[in-house]
Amino acid sequence: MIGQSSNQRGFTLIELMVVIIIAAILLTIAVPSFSSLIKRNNVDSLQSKLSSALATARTEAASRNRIITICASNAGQTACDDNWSNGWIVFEDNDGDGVIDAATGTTPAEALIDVYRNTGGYTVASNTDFISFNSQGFMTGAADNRLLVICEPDRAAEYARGLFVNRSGLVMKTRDTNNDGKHNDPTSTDAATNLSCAAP
Ligand SMILES: [Ca+2]
Ligand SMILES: [Ca+2]
Repeated sequence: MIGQSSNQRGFTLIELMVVIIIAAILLTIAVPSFSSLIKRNNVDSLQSKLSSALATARTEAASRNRIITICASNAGQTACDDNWSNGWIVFEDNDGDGVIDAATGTTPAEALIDVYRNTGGYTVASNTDFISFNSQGFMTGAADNRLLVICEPDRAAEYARGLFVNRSGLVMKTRDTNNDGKHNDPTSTDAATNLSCAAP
């Protein structure tokens, strides 16, 4: 049975190396696209969460007939702070000052409506620390157009996602309007300007 041993043999060293090399090539292709998919999912998800928190603030302002504020919170979501990357809180802002106030004297504490804690290295930056809506759904106070920008941990511009809030209180998700693979900045006068994730 001369042929039997060759039929039963396993991989030669060269065959094994070829298999390993092919597997390595496939991994180098698959890993970056998988990591890109995860980043895209995470920025989209954070954008949606912030968008629905803004929608909650606006609809609660109408239904409760008072000013509702969403603000960047501290790390414990117990007070407003200047860092949206911590997360945010939505509350009845009875005096419209953009701060959630504790009870004083006979004035009760401003009621908390919703909180979100942000973890995982995905950041949110904005040109404002808080956004307030009145019972008509409009932004109150010095209501310039507002932009919130969500970035992935490595701050690559192609993953930047924005939420634009105009003076009428409308919340819009940013889009890539010139098809260069990066979302455009709706606050820029130059239509070709993309959102930036450059470190502040
Ligand atoms: Ca207040
Ligand atoms: Ca673009």
